[in-house]
Amino acid sequence: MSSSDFHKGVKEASRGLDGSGLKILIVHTRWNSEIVDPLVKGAQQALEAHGVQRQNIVIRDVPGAYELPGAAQRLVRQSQQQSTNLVSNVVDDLMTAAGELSASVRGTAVTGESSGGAVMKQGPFDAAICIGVLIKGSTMHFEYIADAVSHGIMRVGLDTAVPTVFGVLTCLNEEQAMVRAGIGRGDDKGHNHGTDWGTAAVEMALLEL
Ligand code: DLZ
Repeated sequence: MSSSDFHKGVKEASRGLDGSGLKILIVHTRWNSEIVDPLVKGAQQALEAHGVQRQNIVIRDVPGAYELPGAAQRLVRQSQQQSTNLVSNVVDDLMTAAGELSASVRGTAVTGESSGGAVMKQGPFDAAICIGVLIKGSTMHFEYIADAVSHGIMRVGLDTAVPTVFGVLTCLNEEQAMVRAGIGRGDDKGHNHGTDWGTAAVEMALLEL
């Protein structure tokens, strides 16, 4: 294989990725927002290209990369808790409906409600994407944060069983980060890694035996 045949980056998935039934969380930092924002946009575009409905992409921001794992875990857990509550509410609603039906049979009118517009999917998130950019400075700060954040994001995925994509660039300088966000200053703008993260989230959300 010559070096020109070498495929750098991720090869396309072996099966089709239909994200139309998925609900995805994106948590991103406000640190380095000039680079983070295009990455978020790239992830969003990839999600939508795979069919994820716009109303099912929830985006939240946090100050810096260090906050990403805690925020992602909290929001994923909240969505899991809400769907547990939802199940018990559905049971309550069914009981109420049964009561109303019985009343209507006895002559009482029952009114129904319809809602228009795009409605967010009920239930927990199917995957999460944590997006941030860490740029090495002259102290050990970068090493500590990068280590904590990478382990933290891995833990979110394992502890919640919701696939959590590591979308954090750990770069030696701003130039490196810009090229990886597709906004390089040279002729070659680079590649927006956010698009890979969006695709990875769909693939992992759909993973099954
Ligand atoms: C403090 C800090 C520094 C120096 N650098 C970055 C960075 O390059 N990228 C980033 O996302 N966040 C940085 N932060 C902020 C920390 O991640 C965190 O927000 C603060 O330490 C507060 O917990």
